[in-house]
Formats: sequence, structure tokens, C-alpha cells
Amino acid sequence: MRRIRPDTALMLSRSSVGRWRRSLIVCATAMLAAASVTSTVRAQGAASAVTAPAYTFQQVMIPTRDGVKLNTVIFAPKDQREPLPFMFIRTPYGAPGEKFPLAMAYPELAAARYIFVMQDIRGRYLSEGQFVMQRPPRIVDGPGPRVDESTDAWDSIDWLLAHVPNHNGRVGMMGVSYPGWTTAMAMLDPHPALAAVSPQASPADMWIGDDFHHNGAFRLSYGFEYAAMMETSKENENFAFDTYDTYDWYLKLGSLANVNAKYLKGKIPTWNDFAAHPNYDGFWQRQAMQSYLTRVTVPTLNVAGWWDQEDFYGPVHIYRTLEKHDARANNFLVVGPWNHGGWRREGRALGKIDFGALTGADFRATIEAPFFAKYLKGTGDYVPAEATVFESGSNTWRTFTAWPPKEAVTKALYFQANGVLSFSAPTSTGNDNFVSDPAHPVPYRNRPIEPTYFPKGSGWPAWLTEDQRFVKDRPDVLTWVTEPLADDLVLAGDVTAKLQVSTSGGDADWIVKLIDVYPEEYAPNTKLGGYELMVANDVFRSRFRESLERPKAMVPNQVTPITIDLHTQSYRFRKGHRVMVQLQSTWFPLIDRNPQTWVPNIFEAKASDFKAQTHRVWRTPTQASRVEIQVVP
Ligand code: PG9
Repeated sequence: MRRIRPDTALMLSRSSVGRWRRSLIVCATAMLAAASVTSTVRAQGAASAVTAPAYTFQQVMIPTRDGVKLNTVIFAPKDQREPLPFMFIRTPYGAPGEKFPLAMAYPELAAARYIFVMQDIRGRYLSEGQFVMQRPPRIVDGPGPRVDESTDAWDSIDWLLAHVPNHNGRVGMMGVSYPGWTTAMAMLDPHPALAAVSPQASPADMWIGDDFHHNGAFRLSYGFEYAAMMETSKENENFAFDTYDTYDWYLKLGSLANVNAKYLKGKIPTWNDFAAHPNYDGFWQRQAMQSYLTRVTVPTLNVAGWWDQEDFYGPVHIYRTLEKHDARANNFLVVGPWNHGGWRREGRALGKIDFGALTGADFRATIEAPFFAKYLKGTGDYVPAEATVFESGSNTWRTFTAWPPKEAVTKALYFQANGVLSFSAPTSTGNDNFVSDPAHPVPYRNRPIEPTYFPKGSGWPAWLTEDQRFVKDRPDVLTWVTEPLADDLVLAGDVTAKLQVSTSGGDADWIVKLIDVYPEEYAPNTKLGGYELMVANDVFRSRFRESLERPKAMVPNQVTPITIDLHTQSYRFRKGHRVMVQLQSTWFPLIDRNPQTWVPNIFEAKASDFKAQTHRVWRTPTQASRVEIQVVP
């Protein structure tokens, strides 16, 4: 097993740790030697310099209500004279040590002066207690555990207010992904001093749409590798693959029952939970945030990335659910052209796609820092927009008074014969079909598929922007495409696939991808000629079409409606580009293989249950398969 201690990157999502750790360490020595650090960020198009003071370091064990002590580090400006607010981050990835290059990780906030506090959550790294993956909120005044991430945040804030000098009585919390989720947990039942939060890429529901499943389809490579990394020891420990291309490793694994039989031996609680709870039962429902999001307790800046490979559903869902309770207009949304946590980096490009500006630095300087300054210090004249979204394609930031925009209208892109996609419904009957063979699943990204957290670099962080031409010659991928667009087509809002499908088997997965096809001659970058960029996508496992809790077999060869939420986007398909829809049934090894015969629990399927089946996608005037998109004029 390879052990990686991401001690310099606690605030970042796990998947970005490797890259950040390397770049931060390279600069750390020089940076820490200097009394102050200057970092240049672009703010609303104009270059401006921010200077961070030097910070002191202190490490303490904060006691919580059940006696468990949490390892906590505190950085305060060395020259602090005035009372300052706290900026509090709770992480499972290891609170940093004294040499942490704070001003590189948080240039704008470090320059703006906060008392930074970073803490190992219960059971991780140097904290006491037991780690529970996404510990569900306790039932207030009810039976069950008396502590959760919300009480740990509360108790820690109480302690900080009593023991750290020269604070102004206000606390902000923020974090990306797991630390974003701990931020959201703290806001559910907030300490009175908690004055502003920014949950960034926080998961909201691990069965519906975040890291571990999408619509019940299990995210095998992510779920397996993350659970093993988190629960093999108190510190991150990557699973030791003996195969570089994990596509081969997972295929050789065979049935998911072999994971415990051959490798994990029942020792990883989260894997055991995956296997014991294949459906949307009480286990997942208790953990999901939906039922707890009943009020906006403090000003909340929700942040998401359009190409987030881990948690895109979560932050958008949290925003939308809170919005129903936001009478005082304190709930805001920002979505940029980022992968998981991409806003903590420059944000100029993702994979081969260039967004024309330092979008991460722009966000931090013009939205995040002013947001916290307003609510934690009462300074500045920042007025948050309801929704700030980056429109990729035109590469511009846009603001809206609601998301999706009130003015958006729904248009349908219909599947037609001969691979045609058009805005008019089909007039004749037919279907497109393919054989899906679990022995030869379609790779979700171009092979070789390195381990998700491969220390020497992995295609995982940017896979959603990969050129989809790599599956062009697969007979088990269906494609429909429009003519070149006569005008720009501006998608701003939700994307939904409405399919009419049948299968010769007892179950099937449906993966739909909405794609922007660049012109063959693409002047801005000739190397992107014909590029196929995924704009929206997701998977649906047929067994959950009628009920997420009680799965049901498909009736062989019966045409069945399936609706797939492809989420939401802000994207300008430029004139001359074409719009494409691709449909396939496997996305391996990100999504586990569906045996395609009926078994009650796929985690217990036998090798002989996996069978090739013929899947059909129907297009008739009355049963028209289509992708609906919300567009603005
Ligand atoms: N996506 C990661 C995660 C968050 C919460 C639970 C499980 C995984 C992360 O990057 O932190």
C-alpha cells in the first residue's frame, strides 16, 4: 500500500491533493522565508496584487461534548492588532503543519487577514474518535448518537471563541468536497457565531448523484478506491493496484463479490455498506442532505464546477433546495468552468479546453473574498448576485436572478433515423439498437485508465472534458447529430433525456451524453478541429425507473420510458458547431457492469449472470426519444 499524507492540502478535495501538494511544496520554502507573499490575481479583468502577512502557528486538541479531542491548527497574522474573524475548515485529509504555505493556498483570503483554523475531523489523522463516512446528522432530541459533524463544529467554535484572543466574534466556514460537506453540516444547526458559509462541491446525496452512485448505478472505481483510501488507516492510503490500466484490473475482478473475497476481506465499512445497501433505503436517505435543508441559517455561497467529476449534483441541489426557504435572499450560487475544486487553481483551462481567463482567480478575488469580507468583517460594498454562472462557449460570466433562469424555455432535440438529431419530432417509426456485452464494456475515458489517485498523474480530474471521438468506432455507442448550427444556441438551465427503450434482458443501464461538436476547421485552435466536448451527461439503471427503493426487472423487449436528469448547464453552442447526443450502456470501470439479467443485488451477482443483450432506443411519433434542453434567447 502506498501512503500519501496530503499535509499541505487539507482544504482541497482529495483528488486534487497530489497536484497541489507538489506545487505548494516546491514554492513553500522560498515563500515561508519571506515575511510576506505577493500573489497576482486578475480581478474583473484588471490585474491587481494582493499581499498576505506572515502568520503564526499554534496546534491544540479541542475537546468536544463527548470527550473526544480534535486536532486543530490555528494561523493568525503575526502583526495582528485588530479583532479578526475566524475562517474555519474541517477536513478528513489531514490538518497541515507549521510549514503550510497558507498564502499560496488562499492568496486572497490570507491577504484579507483572518484567523485561519483547520481541524482533523473525528477519527482522521491526529484527531481522536471514530471516523464514520459522512456521519449522518444526529436526531435532535431523539434517540441515537449525541454527536455529529454539526456538534463537533459547534463545540470547536465555542472553544475558539473562549480561547483565542483578539477575534471579532464571527466565524466563517468553507471547504471543497468533504470539507464542503462538513461546512454544510455546520450550517444545518449553526453556532450563533457562524456568520457566513461557503460549501463548495459538497455532496448532497451519495446514491442519487454524487461520488458513490448516480441514479443507483454504482460508481465502482471511485467508490472502491475512495473507500479503501479512507478506511484502510486513519491517514490516506491508496489501494495498491498491480495493473496500470485499471480497466483490465476491474474487468478481471469479475463479480463485485470478489472485492471482499479477494481484497478488502470485510474490513472497509464503506464497502460493506455499498454491498448491503444497493437500493435507496433508509441508510442512504438518512445520510442525504435533502430532508435537513429546511432553512437558510446563514448567508451561503454555494460553489460548483460544470465539469466536476465528483460532486456536481450536490452543490446545485443544496442551492436549489435551500432556495425554497430563502425568504431573506441569503442563498447564492456560483458555477464556473471547473473540475472538482478547480476554482482553487487558476481555472484557465481544463484538459484541452481553454476558457480564456483565470476563472478560478477571478472567482476568488471578485466573489469569494468580498462575500466573506461583507458578512464576517462588514467591509466592502459587495452585493452578491443570486446566480453567477460561467457561460462556456462564449467564455463569459453571466448573472441571473434565478437558476435556472426564469426566461428559459424548453426545446427538444429528437433522435431521428440515420443518426440525425433535430428540433422536430420524428414522423415515422423505428429504433436504433446495439448489443451491449458486459465482457467488453465501453471505457468511460480513453485507456489506459490510471488509478483515480495515481500519484504520477491520472486522467481522472479532467476526464469529463475528454474528446468523445475515442468511442467513435464502438458498435455499442449510438450517435445522433444536428446539422451545423445556423446561429448560436444558448443552453441556460436544465437538460433531461426522455428515452423510450427496450432490452432483451432483465435490466440495463442507459448513459446519455450531450456533446458540442467543434467544426472540422476550428480557427482558434486547429488541434481542436472536430473535437467532441461533453456538455452534460449521466447514467440511469433501469431497475430504478419506477421506484428508487424497490427495484424492478425490465420486461424483455417491452418499450419502456426512462427519464434521466442530465443536470444543468450554461453553454453556448456556437454557430457552425453541431449538437450531438451519444447513448451507450457501459461506462467502465467508473460504473460497475450491469449483469443485464435480473438479480436482486448486483453486488452478489455470479459470473454466469452477466450476459450480452440487445438494447433498442425507439423513435416514433408517439414514443419519441429526445433530450430536452432549456435555452434562452
Ligand atoms: N469527492 C470526495 C468526497 C466527498 C465526500 C464524501 C466522499 C468523497 C472529496 O473530494 O472529498
